[in-house]
Amino acid sequence: MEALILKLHEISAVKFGSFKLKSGITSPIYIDLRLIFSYPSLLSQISQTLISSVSAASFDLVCGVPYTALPIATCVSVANDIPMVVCRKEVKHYGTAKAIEGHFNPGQRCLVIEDLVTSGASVLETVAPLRSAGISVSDAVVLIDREQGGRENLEDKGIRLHAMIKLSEMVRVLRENGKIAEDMEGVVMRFLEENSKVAVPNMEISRVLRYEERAKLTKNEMGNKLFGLMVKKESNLCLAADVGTAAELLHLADEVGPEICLLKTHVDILPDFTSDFGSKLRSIADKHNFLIFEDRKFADIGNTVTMQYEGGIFHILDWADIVNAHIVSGPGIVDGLKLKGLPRGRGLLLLAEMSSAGNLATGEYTAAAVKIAENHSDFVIGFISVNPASWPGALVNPAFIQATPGVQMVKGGDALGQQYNTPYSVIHDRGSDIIIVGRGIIKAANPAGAAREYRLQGWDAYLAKCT
Ligand code: 5BU
Repeated sequence: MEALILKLHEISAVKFGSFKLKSGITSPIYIDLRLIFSYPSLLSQISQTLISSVSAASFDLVCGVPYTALPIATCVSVANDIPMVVCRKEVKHYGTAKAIEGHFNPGQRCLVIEDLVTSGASVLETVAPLRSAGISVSDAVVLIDREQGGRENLEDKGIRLHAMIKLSEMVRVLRENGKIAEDMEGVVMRFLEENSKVAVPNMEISRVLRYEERAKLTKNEMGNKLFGLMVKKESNLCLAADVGTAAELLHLADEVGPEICLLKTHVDILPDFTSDFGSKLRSIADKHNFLIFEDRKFADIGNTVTMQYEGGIFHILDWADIVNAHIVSGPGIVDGLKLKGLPRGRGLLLLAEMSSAGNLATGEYTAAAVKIAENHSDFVIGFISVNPASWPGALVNPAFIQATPGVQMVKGGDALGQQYNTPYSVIHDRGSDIIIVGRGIIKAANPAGAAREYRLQGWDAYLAKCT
């Protein structure tokens, strides 16, 4: 092990100084194991060492935590003839949209392979889809354990961590071999003492917190109200009421009202809109205790959206509890909408992702939406999203509500790019809170019956997630 530590130091995979880690803490030591890709014999040696710490015969599959551990897992797979699966960091929104690549069968035992563990969050992010697919995971091997709570956090989730090198051993070996001064060893040891328990970030918490608890975290009145009525009605169903006329919409709202927490409108598709539409819909909403969400998707500069929100023919501000906005124009759009909406107790959803094929709301765009929401959490109540479970843990704040369109009983799509997932997949696997269903309900022979079925499936998926 000493030779391995010295080799890692020689290739500059171990650095001393001041480094900001993924968890936000500043560390005097940084380990970059991506460099091992350039040293095939070292990569092979590491893979052999890792698998020798467990009984290879006990595993049917291996799975590396992306990205650094993927080549390590590949070497383990090839050398030991154990099939490999790969868990995507982000589930793609096209093609087969699989979370796990490769053949597997439920009940198979998988060894998780990681290069470095701090809190264990990355290992848990890989374990979650494996376990959802019925694969059994009880062991993870890691080259370096930073000794900052990862072992305990993983143990809590039923995963034994087998670590080849502990950070404290590593600095001792480097000091004994004259690679670092005694002072530096002291600095690292003190750092380890002060940071021995790095918590697994929000992601895990938001998976288990119930809506009641999350209601207390939101800073916006409307967000609080929404969580509250979801609990009261046992409904996480939003009806997308995309029907031909206002008259039909009002009729549908009354029929489906008992099943839903939200009714989503596109007011600009109604040819018979009149100025009393808002008050009529409001009285139905009050009767059945649901909120009104106008899916206006504001996208302009702050000054313009204040006028679009308040004025024109529709006077959206007067009757919509919740509206939504793109962030393509920057945070000024939220300032503009907030100026009008906050004094009236309204809430805003930001479009962090979209359901349609080939949409551009991904990666950095999604992260930017989250940042803007965090900076305006008095007004922003959450996101339109598709797969918040695939977001990096730090982006997921349980105070925010996740609402997902593109939901039908059967996975599929329409001829114009819409893509559908099932209620269970959206709520349980993709980490959302609210299913938004349009044609799945309005085109059904019995919309109220269909809405009831969607509500029950959405709610069961939520309960399954909580337990
Ligand atoms: P559907 O009939 O269930 O496909 O209707 C979906 C609704 O959600 C429809 O009103 C869309 O305008 C809306 N929607 C969506 O489908 N995808 C998105 O990314 C956003 C909204 Br944002």
